[in-house]
Amino acid sequence: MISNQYTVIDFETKEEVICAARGKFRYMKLDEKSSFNRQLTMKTKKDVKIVQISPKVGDNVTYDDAEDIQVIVDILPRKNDLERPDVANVDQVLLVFSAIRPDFSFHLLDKFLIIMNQEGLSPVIVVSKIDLIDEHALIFLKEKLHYYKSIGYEIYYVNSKQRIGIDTLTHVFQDKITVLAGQTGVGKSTLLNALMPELALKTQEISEALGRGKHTTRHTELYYIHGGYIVDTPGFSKIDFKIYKPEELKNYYHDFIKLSDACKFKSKCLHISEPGCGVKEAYELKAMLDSRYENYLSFMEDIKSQKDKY
Ligand SMILES: Nc1nc2c(ncn2[C@@H]2O[C@H](COP(=O)(O)OP(=O)(O)O)[C@@H](O)[C@H]2O)c(=O)[nH]1
Ligand SMILES: [Mg+2]
Repeated sequence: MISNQYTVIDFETKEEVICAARGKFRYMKLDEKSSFNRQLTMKTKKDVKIVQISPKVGDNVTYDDAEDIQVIVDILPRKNDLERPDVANVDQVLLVFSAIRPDFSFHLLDKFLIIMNQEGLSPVIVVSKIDLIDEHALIFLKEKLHYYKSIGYEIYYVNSKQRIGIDTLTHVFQDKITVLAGQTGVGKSTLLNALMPELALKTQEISEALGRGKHTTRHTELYYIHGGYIVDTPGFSKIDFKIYKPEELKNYYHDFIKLSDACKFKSKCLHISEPGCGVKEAYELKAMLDSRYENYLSFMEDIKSQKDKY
C-alpha cells in the first residue's frame, strides 16, 4: 500500500492488480466484539452505526475494472482489525516462545492465550531453540505443554538455526493470514528466515552488526508463505489484556468453560473459593497443569487490584 495505491490480489485469478481508492468508505455491519467497535464509546456506538474507513492490509475488497483504472469500490466487513501490526482479517498468530534464552514462560503463554481469545485469533504455539536446552529439560517442558495439546492447541518444536522441525510447520499457513508474536529474542526473525529462506530477512545479529540495533518498522506488508500470507512485522511483544471485570476472565479459558459443567454454580462460578468447583477439582486432582490454574489466580488478582485503583 503506497498512499492511495493498493495491491489487490484477485481472488479468482490470484493475480496482483494495482487499484486506487477514492476517499473513505462507509463501513457498516460492525461486529459487536470487533476490536474496532470496542474502541468506540457507548455514546458513539449508539449514534454512529456507520463509520468511515480506508482500505488496509488484509482487507477483502471488491474492485471495479470497467474503466482504464482499477478502483476499490467496497471493503467487506473485517473479522478482526489489529493496530500493531496494522492488519485486518488475521486468521492466526504464531506464538513463538524459546525453550531457553529467554526461559519459557507459562505465565506469558497463558496471558497470550487470553488475548488471542479476546481478539478472535487462533494461536499456534511454536517452541524455538530446542537445541539450546538439555534433553531432560526439554522432555519436562514437553510434558507440561502436553496439557495445552490436550485442550486443543497445536504445538511445534523447532531449531530454526539448523532448520530442524520447520517442515512440520509449513502446512499451518495454507489459506490463512498469519502474524508472528512473541518476546524480543525468542527467534521470530530466525524462524521466518527458516520458513522462507528466499526472503532472507535480517535477524537481529545482522542489524547489530550494522550497528543499528533492531530494524525499524516501515509500513506493514503481507508475504506469500506456503499457500497463505504472513505479516512481515511481528505483533504483541509487550502485552496486557484489557479485562476490567474479574468475572470475565474465565470466559477466555476454553478448558475452564468445559470444566464448569461440573461446577455447582455452572457459568457463574469464578473457580476461586466456590464449593463444588470443577476447575478447582481438576487442579487438585492434577488433571490440570498447576501453573495454568495458578496463573489464572494471579491474573484475577491483577484485575482486582487494577479495579481498586479506579
Ligand atoms: N540455537 C538457536 N538459536 C536461535 C534459534 N532461533 C533464534 N536463535 C538465535 O536467537 C537470537 C534472537 O533471534 P531473533 O530471530 O533475532 O529473535 P526475535 O527478536 O524474536 O526476532 C539470535 O541470535 C538467533 O540466532 C534456534 O532455534 N536455535
Ligand atoms: Mg526480530
